Amino acid sequence: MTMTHTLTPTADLASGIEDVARLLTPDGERIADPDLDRWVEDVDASVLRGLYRDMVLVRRIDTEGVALQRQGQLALWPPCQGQEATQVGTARALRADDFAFPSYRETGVVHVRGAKPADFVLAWRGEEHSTYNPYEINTATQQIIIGAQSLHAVGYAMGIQRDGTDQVSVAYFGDGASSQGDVNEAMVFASSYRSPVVFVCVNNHWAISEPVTVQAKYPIAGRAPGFGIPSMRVDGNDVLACLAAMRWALDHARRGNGPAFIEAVTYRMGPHTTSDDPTRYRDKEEVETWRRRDPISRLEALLRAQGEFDDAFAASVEADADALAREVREAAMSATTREPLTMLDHVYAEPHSGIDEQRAWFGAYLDGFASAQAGAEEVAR
Ligand SMILES: Cc1ncc(C[n+]2csc(CCOP(=O)(O)OP(=O)(O)O)c2C)c(N)n1
Repeated sequence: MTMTHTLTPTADLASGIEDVARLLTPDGERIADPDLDRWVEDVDASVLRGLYRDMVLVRRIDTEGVALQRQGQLALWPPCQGQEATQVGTARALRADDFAFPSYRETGVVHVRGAKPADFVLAWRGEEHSTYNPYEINTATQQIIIGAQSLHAVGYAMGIQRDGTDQVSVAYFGDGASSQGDVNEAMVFASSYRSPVVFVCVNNHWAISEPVTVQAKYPIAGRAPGFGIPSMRVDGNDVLACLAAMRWALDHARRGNGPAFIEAVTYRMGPHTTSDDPTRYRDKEEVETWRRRDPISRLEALLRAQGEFDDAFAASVEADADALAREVREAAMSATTREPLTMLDHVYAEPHSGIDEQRAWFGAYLDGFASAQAGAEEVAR
């Protein structure tokens, strides 16, 4: 079982960030890693610039998402600031015909897979259950039920085995989700059937207000070998290391060796969602420490040191980000508001009594507003 990154338990077990494989220091210095280097031998300056561009675009979508929610255009937004390297690095390693199962926070994965600007706003506005066709970009609808997508990914991987292709399916989930039964059951099935699935556990240190140290007394990557799954614990703010680790994991699964597991150690810089106030449960100092490990400035430092980051490049990335942001805003502002009851239209393909009941209840609830309004007008007269 090669590539199992050997963990050296430290005092600060599950949150410790030094016990990771990395290729870029927080200052952007390229360092060697005997396991990872060979997976990124072909990565030249143009690939690095592409990864940089991706991460800046993802951050801009995220900034727009938060702003649109604050302006009342979206119901909710789950910020991913700080996690761009994990999302872009792993997703860029995928083949177009691999299938990704992201969580709600994987804006960057969905972007890299080919989602359009409107796709980032209509679901969070409450207009659509899924904005893109999963089969067009081989990416499932972003999952909100914690950990459920890990089972879907394994089921898909078992299907791949029966189809006899060399695709790989990928489950993204958080450190909090790693405590869910679904995730652990998924790992048992994947291991037992040697299914071609990669588990990407995004350890962003917090599950809403619960720190990872409460639910993991040992690095989460260390659990996978107990299921018979090789794992890597990687610096999730190092896009090059994330790309390398994911290429290793995909290659492992694609060759028929069964599942692989990556724990990407990163940090959620913003609130859990726009409904959350993280100042109530975490220190400013912790956030500032992580700001110094920013994934985008880290890659910028490397590119500058290589003489590959000049004003023209910065301006072109900025222009792309501005254009994308404009499109995201326009998609939100021009959205038509659907009749609330239509949300139940496509839950099942066939008629379903449970849905009929919900429709009747919700219809009466909505009518209640109309009669309350009529009553108020009557009183006013
Ligand atoms: C099955 C289930 N239980 C609880 C919730 C409520 N919930 C939403 S997000 C969340 C925390 C998830 O934390 P983590 O898996 O670390 O992912 P992160 O939000 O940090 O990306 C919880 C408990 C849910 N959506 N689904």
